[in-house]
Amino acid sequence: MVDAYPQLTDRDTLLDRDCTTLSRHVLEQLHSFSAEAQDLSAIMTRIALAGKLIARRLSRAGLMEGVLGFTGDTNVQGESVKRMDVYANEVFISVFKQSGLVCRLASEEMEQPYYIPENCPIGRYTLLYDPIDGSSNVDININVGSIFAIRQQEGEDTDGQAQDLLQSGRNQLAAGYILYGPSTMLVYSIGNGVHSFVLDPSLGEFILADENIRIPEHGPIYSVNEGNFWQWEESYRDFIRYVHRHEGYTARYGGALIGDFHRILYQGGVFLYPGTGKQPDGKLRLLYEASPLAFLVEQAGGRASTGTQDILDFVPDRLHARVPLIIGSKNDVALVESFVKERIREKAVL
Ligand code: AHM
Ligand code: MG
Repeated sequence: MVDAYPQLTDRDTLLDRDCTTLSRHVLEQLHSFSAEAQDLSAIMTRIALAGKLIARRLSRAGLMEGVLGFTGDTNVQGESVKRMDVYANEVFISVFKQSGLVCRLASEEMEQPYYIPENCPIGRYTLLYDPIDGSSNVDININVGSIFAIRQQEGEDTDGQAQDLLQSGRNQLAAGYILYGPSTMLVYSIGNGVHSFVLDPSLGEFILADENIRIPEHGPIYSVNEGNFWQWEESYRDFIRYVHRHEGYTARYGGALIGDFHRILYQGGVFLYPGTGKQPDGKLRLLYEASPLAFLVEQAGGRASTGTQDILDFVPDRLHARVPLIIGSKNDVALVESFVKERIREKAVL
């Protein structure tokens, strides 16, 4: 029989869990009420607001005019822009515009960062973000995400070229993503473990779901667009042949990095987007896609690599630099790297 009156301790725990909102959690993580802790907590609260606005629009997208489909424009990456990309990009700008918190926003959808000069004397942070990751999924009502990273503004960005952002991902203060799935989840790290929150629509709050998520050291999933098989270097084909010939692997690929990454974070395995003949550096962008997820995966005990180098050590030469990405469980990332290294050795011998 179900106990309708749980023990006091259980009840306390449940209530406590319901009350662990994102902003409270950030402050607890930083163990302080310092100015920086307050800033980061406020930034995370704003990011959560952006997530709620985007989730609300996505949930009604099929019922509203002018939400789905393409705008007809092409972005700085040469990709067709979707209406939801534009909307979500604007949402992040508008929630931060008058916040006094960040003085620069850099996104996949904008060639140059968006500056908020009135925040600059006090706003010491830059927000990097991909407003809608996996936007090809929007029109068919499958999961998409938003990815973000917070960096300290370092030095002056006098020419507006954001040269100070061309640094390794180890300088990120915090990173995370929002997954718009059956429920809306926010996953973040501030350098002290990885934590997930579920949006409770009745409260309008992100409530703590899982604290200190650890990625398994090995997992069954490999997640890659195998349609590119013949465009990859031989080493990636070696890996795919290996998983085809060994038991215990299963393929999952959803077309949205965030969805695929989220599965691997919880269940283990590896996600890959290697370079192709046409795009030797792959498709994914370093500063607002690969680096934030690399920060998270390391915090969860996993790894992220270009094939030859840790993603977090990779220094980009431009804002929208792309990078091959291999991310997930420690052992599975190492397995892919072993094929890459083997082919490099072979080439060196020839
Ligand atoms: P986007 O941010 O413009 O949507 O592009 C990134 C997406 C990732 O979410 C996903 O992993 C990848 O592109 C899918 O690319 P492909 O269709 O080539 O497999
Ligand atoms: Mg993306």
